[in-house]
Amino acid sequence: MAMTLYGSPLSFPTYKVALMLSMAGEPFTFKFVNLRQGEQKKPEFLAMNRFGQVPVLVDGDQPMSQSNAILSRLAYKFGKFVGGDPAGQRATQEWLCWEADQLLSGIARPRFFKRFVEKPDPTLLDHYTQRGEGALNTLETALAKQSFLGGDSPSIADISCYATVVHAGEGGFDLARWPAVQAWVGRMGQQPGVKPAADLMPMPS
Ligand SMILES: N[C@@H](CCC(=O)N[C@@H](CS)C(=O)NCC(=O)O)C(=O)O
Repeated sequence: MAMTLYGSPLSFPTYKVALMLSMAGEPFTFKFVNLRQGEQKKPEFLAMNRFGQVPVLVDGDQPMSQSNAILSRLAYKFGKFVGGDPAGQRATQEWLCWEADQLLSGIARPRFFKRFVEKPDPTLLDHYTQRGEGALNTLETALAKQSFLGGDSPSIADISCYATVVHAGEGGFDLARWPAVQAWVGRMGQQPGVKPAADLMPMPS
């Protein structure tokens, strides 16, 4: 039975999971969760995800939350994108933890303030923008030395980071300042199954 992904095409964590499924060639059903209307806090949603956030992926009767945990589960289930050799697999897990801690908030918060908040607090915007720049610097150093984060081919670390970094422009980051990151975004964009969020998760009409 096809898996069901609950989330929003505007959510980077949801996009990571949709990308992973698409790159692995796994069909899935997408169910839109209206975050503005608070659907993620309703009892029926909390029964699937105690954290009250998207995404949730339902595989059989097993709901899973936390996008990077979902990516890891799928990578081992499909035997794809786990990272290259054992050192690459360790690095892949490290990047996933770092992405959740630094990269996601460093890019998603400025993007949220710029896209969805009428008068963002400049101190907060500056705080998260500095975090995003620091995260892009970290990626730049790594990607100047290797093609992908887990080795010679894409891993779930690349999928996780790409889903956020490809939208960095919406947060006010000009990727031309990070040429190795920009080249990696280009390489990721060429991988089979990589499509824009809106193509993978059509909104209900
Ligand atoms: N650590 C979580 C973060 C998920 C997250 O931040 N989801 C946001 C949308 S991008 C959400 O559901 N926000 C609504 C809320 O928190 O009520 C993951 O990686 O899955």
